[in-house]
Amino acid sequence: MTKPISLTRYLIEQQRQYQHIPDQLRLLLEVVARACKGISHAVNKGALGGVLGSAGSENVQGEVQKKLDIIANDVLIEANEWGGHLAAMASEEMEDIYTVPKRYPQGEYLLVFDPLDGSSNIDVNVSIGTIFSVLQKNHDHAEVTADDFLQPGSRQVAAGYCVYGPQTTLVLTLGNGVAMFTLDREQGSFVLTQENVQIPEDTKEFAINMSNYRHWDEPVKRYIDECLQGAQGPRGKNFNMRWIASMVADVHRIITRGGIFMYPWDQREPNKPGKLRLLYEANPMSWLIEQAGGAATNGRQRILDVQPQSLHERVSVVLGSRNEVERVTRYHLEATPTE
Ligand code: P6P
Repeated sequence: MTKPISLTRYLIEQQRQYQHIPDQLRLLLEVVARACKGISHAVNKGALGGVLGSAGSENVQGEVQKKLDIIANDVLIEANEWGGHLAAMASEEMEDIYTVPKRYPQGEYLLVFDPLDGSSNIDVNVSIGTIFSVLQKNHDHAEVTADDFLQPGSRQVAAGYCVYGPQTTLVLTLGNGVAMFTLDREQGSFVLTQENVQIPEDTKEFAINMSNYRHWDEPVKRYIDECLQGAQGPRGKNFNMRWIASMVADVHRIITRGGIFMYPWDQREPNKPGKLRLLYEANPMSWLIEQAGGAATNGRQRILDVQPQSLHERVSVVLGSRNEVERVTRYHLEATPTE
């Protein structure tokens, strides 16, 4: 069992071991963790808190906003705007960036997040979560703009998610491996429950929305067909399938016991590379997966190398157990070697 230390002590020990972790970044992560505690509390109230159901509005993605989407977004904004560690924030729920008001000191960092991922599961009591990514602000100019957020995922300085499930678990990386913290509700604090998380290189479990099969590209169909052929097919082993339709929950299962998660391009929206958003879903999750020994691509290219062109840009996602992700990449390259 990992030594049950607090998130604060873990971060301070990380600072002692890795001098590149400034106090401002530690403070930022502690504030985000406290905000996630507040979101967890609201989520756990459910119908008793009057927080279920639709907010009667749409977000920039054209998706119906749930009341909890907006509550979670407001909690993160209010928790982070005054501390002096951030210059600006961006969110799935906001069309433009949110620059820290002039009445507060501006900090070094940019925070981008999906405040409540998987919100279609809120009303049916299935795990959902908050995903966040931390970037450094650009010093070339004083005023922060949306362009300052358009950094490849390889430039993240911290990333994590908090899954609101049977436990509330915060999963975090600062580039020195992945650590997991479970919320101790009696103390009201996150306690380290696992560190140096490692994803098995192989798996027998795949996660994809099978109802989209007819829309996929050939390499994805080839990979899934072989999984479905099981021990009688070229893979020589049987596979199991999971799809929670909550990326945080599916990724948490994979980072905990291995597996492959796929949300590939499909022909329903041929001009969109995929459904999931690059800056606040794919990038933080891809860094966590890589830090745990897995791999994450868009089918052809490492996701963390993708240069974003817009704040809410989408991307195809194939992530998880390294050998499986590399197989999917090989199938794409065999299908279109020139691309
Ligand atoms: P589908 C949730 O809306 C989300 O963005 C991810 O969390 C999840 O993996 C995916 O969409 C589910 O998509 O098309 O299966 O409902």
